[in-house]
Amino acid sequence: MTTIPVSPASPHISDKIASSVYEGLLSNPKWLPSWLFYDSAGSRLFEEITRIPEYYVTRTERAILEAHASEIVSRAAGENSLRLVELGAGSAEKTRLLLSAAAERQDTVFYEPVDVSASALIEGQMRIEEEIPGVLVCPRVEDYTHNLELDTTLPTERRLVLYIGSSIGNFEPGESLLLLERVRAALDPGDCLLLGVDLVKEHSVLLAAYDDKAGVTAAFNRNLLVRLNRELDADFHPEMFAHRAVWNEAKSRMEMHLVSEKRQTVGLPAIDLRVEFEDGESIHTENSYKYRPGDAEALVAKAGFAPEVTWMDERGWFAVCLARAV
Ligand code: AVJ
Repeated sequence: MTTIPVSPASPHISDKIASSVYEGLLSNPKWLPSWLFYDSAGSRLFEEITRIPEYYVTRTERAILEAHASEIVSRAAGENSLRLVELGAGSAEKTRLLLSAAAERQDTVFYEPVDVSASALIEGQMRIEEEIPGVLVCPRVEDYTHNLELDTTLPTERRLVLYIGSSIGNFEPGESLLLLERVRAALDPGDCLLLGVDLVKEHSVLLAAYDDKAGVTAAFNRNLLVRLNRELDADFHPEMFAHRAVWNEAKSRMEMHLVSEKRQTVGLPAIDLRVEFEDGESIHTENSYKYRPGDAEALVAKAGFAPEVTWMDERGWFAVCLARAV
């Protein structure tokens, strides 16, 4: 255990940020946690990424959901009515497809987006209730990576938990199993999980998706340093770090790094830290695991679900797996 000397002059710094930045930048190799990307600028940059031509992930998954929303909803519901829970809801843009399909089958659809950011949830709530009559939004501000508690349902109701967008790709295999086991523990038998995973494909396609021509992903990556400058009084020169996307074949994952373009020292006075970088030394900022056909089904089965149907696009680039709690 390391003690984190957060100065009392900076009470606004969240302990979680301070302690993980401290740990990551003192590690060898250096790393920063990928959840740090999503301050308000980072969330906006990610929204922009979802629209760039090279980033096939969002539009491929949306096409799968567009084609199969009513089948997904009717399979999950069976004879019951459905309550939708979404982990890491964000802007919930693809969720509308499923909510609309559910609202066609029943008078009232409860929708429980779970997110650590209360502001993201409140914004989403206003729009969805206006746009899809019959949907009632009950947001939960919770860190689902550590804890998940759901309301009890009526005997005639089933839950469908959405974990879409390839968010699970950020977790190591052991962590993703733990997370799905926690989801399973919050559910009753018969409830469902809809899991979206990105699949292994030609490396040139993957590399372009994480290193786009317009440089939006590079800006998203460097925004981490901008955030640390603001929130930990650090003095990073973000332009002195190059964005690098790497395919790690052995671990079946895309990695993002920030590579120091020269030998330099960076101060983070708010956490009493000075960090030295060699020329070419990198900070590992993200893993995005890519699955092979069958991997998602094996994972949910280990976590206590029976996989029912998996839908893919024609190119086999993305998979959406419906599984039932047993
Ligand atoms: C939000 C985790 C699904 O891994 O593709 C996009 C984040 N990183 N471009 C992904 C991301 C770089 C994204 N996820």
